[in-house]
Formats: sequence, C-alpha cells, structure tokens
Amino acid sequence: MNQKTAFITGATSGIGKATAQLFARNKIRLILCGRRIERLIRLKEELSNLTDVTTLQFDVRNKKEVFNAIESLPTAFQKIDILINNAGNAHGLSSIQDGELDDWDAMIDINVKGLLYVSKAILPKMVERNDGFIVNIGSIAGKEVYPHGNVYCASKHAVNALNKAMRVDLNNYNIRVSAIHPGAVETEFSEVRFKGDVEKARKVYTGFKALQAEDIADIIYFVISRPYYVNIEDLIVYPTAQASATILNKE
Ligand code: NDP
Ligand code: 8X3
Repeated sequence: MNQKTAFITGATSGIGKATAQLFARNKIRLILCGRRIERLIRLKEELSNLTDVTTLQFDVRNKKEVFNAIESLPTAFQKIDILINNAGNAHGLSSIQDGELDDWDAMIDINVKGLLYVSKAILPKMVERNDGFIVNIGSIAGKEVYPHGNVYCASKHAVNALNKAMRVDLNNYNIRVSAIHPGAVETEFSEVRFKGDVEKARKVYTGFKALQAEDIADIIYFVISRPYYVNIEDLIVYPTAQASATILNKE
C-alpha cells in the first residue's frame, strides 16, 4: 500500500488508540482525534518515531469545532485516505421509562450526529478525488436490541443504517465503506456507561475473556488493507464466550 493518511476519531482510548498504534506500525500517517488533549499529545509522542502524526482536539457533538478542526489541518495532512468513525460510547443502562434525557442526548449526539458531522467534513474531498475508505465502528447493539440497551442500541442501529447508506450513495465514487460490529471489548466503554463506577465496569468483563482493543484494531487493519477491488460490508466480532448480545458464557 502507498503511504496513506488515516483520520481516527476517539484515538485517546480503547479501540481508536489501538488502531492508531497498529496503523503507525504499518506506516500509515495519522490524524489523532479526541477531547483529552494530554492523551493526544502522549500518543503523538509515542507514535511519531514510526510515522507522521498530527492531533486534533474537538468534541464530535460540536458542529463548529468539527469543521474548524478539520479545516485547520496542516497541508500535509489534508488528503485523508481513511476515516475511522470510532468515537462513541454508551451512557447509562436503564429501562426506557427510567432513562435520563441527558444520556439519550449524549448517545444520539455523539454516536450518530458526531459521526455524521465528521463524515460530512471529510467526504467531499474523497468524492472529488474518487478515492477513500470509511470504517464505521458500530456494535452488536446495532444488530440486536437487548434489555436496557434502548437508546444506545438505537444509536448503533443508526450507524448500521448509515454504513449501508454511505456505501449506496458513494458507490459511484470508488469509496469503500465498511463497518465493524464488536461484542464485548474490554476498554473504558463500561466505565463511561456506568459514569465512573470502576467496580461495576470491571464486573462486565469478569468471568470470561473479553475482546481486547487490539483484536478490533487487527480487524480494522485487515479490512483496510484488502486489494482496492475488495470491500467488506461489515463484520460482527464476539469473544468466544459470547454468542449474541445477551448470551454470554460466564464462569
Ligand atoms: P472508550 O471509552 O475506550 O473510547 C471511546 C473514545 O471515544 C475515546 O477516545 C473518547 O475520547 C471518544 N469520544 C467519546 N465521546 C466523544 C466526543 N463527544 N467527542 C470526541 N470524542 C469522543 O471505548 P471503546 O474504545 O470501546 O469505544 C470505541 C467505539 O467502539 C465506540 O463507538 C463504541 O460504541 C464501540 N464499541 C465498543 C464496544 C465495547 O464493548 N467496548 C463494543 C462495540 C462497539 P475523548 O473522551 O478523549 O473525547
Ligand atoms: C458495546 C457492546 O453489548 O455493551 O457496544 O452493547 S454492548
């Protein structure tokens, strides 16, 4: 592969960070995005001896910040070959009648609208060049609905639909669009879902071997490194102990 430039949202943690690390080892140039600037700086320091790296700090919920940040990219990073739409999280785990409005706003605004804003800011140049690759990080929650998953599941079903919509609408422009839908991955995901309750989060991943962020990064790299005529629509990835959104073989 010629040296490509990848734009990774949610690069400060979990799947996004592991993807950045793997891409760097494969000499892909990196635009690392997230809100936590210290983490972006540290990751840039870690990876700069492997590849060219720049960082962008913005909140995907904020339209202006998204567009301003992307417009501010140094010339050398303006040709984005690969967009990894990864930033996202669950907020809360309650029955629909008990859910918090702020949590619902966060999930729709980050997982759906944020993904759209970033894509809208990057896509026109891909279309102009007739070239590009988008990987959307969905979830098993985008394929199934589980108890108390309600709005998170709805947001990831939207990602699933947008993944299909992008492939359909971008078909004439030689742009590949893929999604990865993981089951349980041991990251900061559950800590965010349970609002900093580390003990509750830890329990999600005990009694079985969960997927690690690096496992998803490997799959993302596999998807983007296929020959130009190969496009994987989507992949569902579970830990061996998991058989569906709700079936988990825990000790
Ligand atoms: P982490 O919590 O470890 O990482 C989430 C990332 O998203 C962080 O880098 C965070 O950066 C970024 N992010 C969150 N909110 C915003 C925001 N408003 N603006 C910009 N960036 C934001 O979780 P994962 O790595 O597990 O999650 C990555 C993706 O994978 C998500 O889309 C998640 O839904 C999906 N997923 C996760 C699974 C799991 O079990 N872990 C399973 C299936 C899918 P910062 O806080 O610095 O802004
Ligand atoms: C994260 C996996 O099962 O908690 O998307 O929804 S799950």
